[in-house]
Amino acid sequence: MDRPLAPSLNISQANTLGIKAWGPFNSIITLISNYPMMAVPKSHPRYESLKKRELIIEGVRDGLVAEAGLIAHGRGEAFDYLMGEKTLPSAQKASLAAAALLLSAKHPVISVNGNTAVLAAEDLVKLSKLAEAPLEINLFYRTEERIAGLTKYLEERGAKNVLGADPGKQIPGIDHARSLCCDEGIFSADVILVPLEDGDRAKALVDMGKKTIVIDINPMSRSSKTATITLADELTRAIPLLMQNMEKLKGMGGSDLQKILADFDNLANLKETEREISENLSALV
Ligand code: PTJ
Repeated sequence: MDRPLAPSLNISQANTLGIKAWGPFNSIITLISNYPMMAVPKSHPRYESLKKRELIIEGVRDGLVAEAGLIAHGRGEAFDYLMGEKTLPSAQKASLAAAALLLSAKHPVISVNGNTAVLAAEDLVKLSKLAEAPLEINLFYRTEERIAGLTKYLEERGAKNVLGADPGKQIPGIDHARSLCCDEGIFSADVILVPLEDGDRAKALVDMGKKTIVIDINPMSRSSKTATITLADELTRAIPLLMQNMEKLKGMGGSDLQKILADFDNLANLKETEREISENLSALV
C-alpha cells in the first residue's frame, strides 16, 4: 500500500504532481513548484491579499524567496488581519519620523531580502532614488544563486548599482550569513531601512551605532523593539506612505527635522500600536 505523504496524498497522487522527495517540507515545496498560478479576479474581496500571496509563491518557485518566506508572510498576513488591513495612526506617526530620519541621513542604505524584493521591487527602486540610498541585498538564507537572481530582478525593475553580491565586511556579533555586508553599503551607513527580518541583525546594527528604520507588522518582535523607528505596517503600504512623507518634509530645515525626531518615542509608539490593535479586535468580534 502507498504510504501517505500528506493527509490527502498517497505516493501515486504525489507522483502525478511530481513530488520526488519524501518528507512533508520537500513535499510542500514540490507541490508549490507544480501548482498552477491562479489568476486572481480584481473583483475578489481579498484581491490585494491574494495577489501578494501569489507573488510570494511565485518568488519561491523562481528561487528568489526562501521557503521560510512563506511562513513569514503568513505571520505578516495574520497581523495585518488584526489591524483591519489598514495603516494604523501610530504607524502614520512613525512614518513621518522615519521620513525625517531618512532626510537627515548622510549615508542611508536600504536592506533588501527575498520577500521584500518580490512584494515591493518597484517602490524600493523609487525610494532608493528619493532617499539617495543604495539597495543592498542581505539574506538570512544566503545562496549565490538567490543573490544573483534578486540582483537581476531589481535591475530589471530599474535599480542601479545593487549591492550585496560582493560583501567585504561583517557585522560584529552575528554568526550567520546576514552578517555579510558591503563596505560602501550597510557597513558604513548611518541610517539603514530594515524590512522584514529576525531581530538579531537589527540589534547588532544598533550596537554598531547605526540608526535603523524597521518595517515589521508585528509590533512585539525583537526587531520592532530594538529599532530607532518601527513602521508596524504592511510593507506595500509602508513604503509608499514613507515616500509621501518624505515629499511632504523635503523642504524642511535640519532643525525642524530634528524636532520631529526628538518628539518621537519608538517604544511608546509601539505600545500605542498594541492598543490600536486591541481596540480594532474588540470591534471585529
Ligand atoms: O530572504 P531571506 O533569506 O533574508 O529570508 C527572509 C525571511 C523573511 C524568511 C526571514 O527574514 C525571516 O524568517 O523573518 P522572520 O523572522 O519570519 O520575520 C519576519 C517578520 O516580518 C515577522 O515579524 C512578520 O510578521 C513580518 N512580516 C511578514 N510579512 C510582512 C511583515 N511585515 C510587514 N509587511 C509584510 N508583508
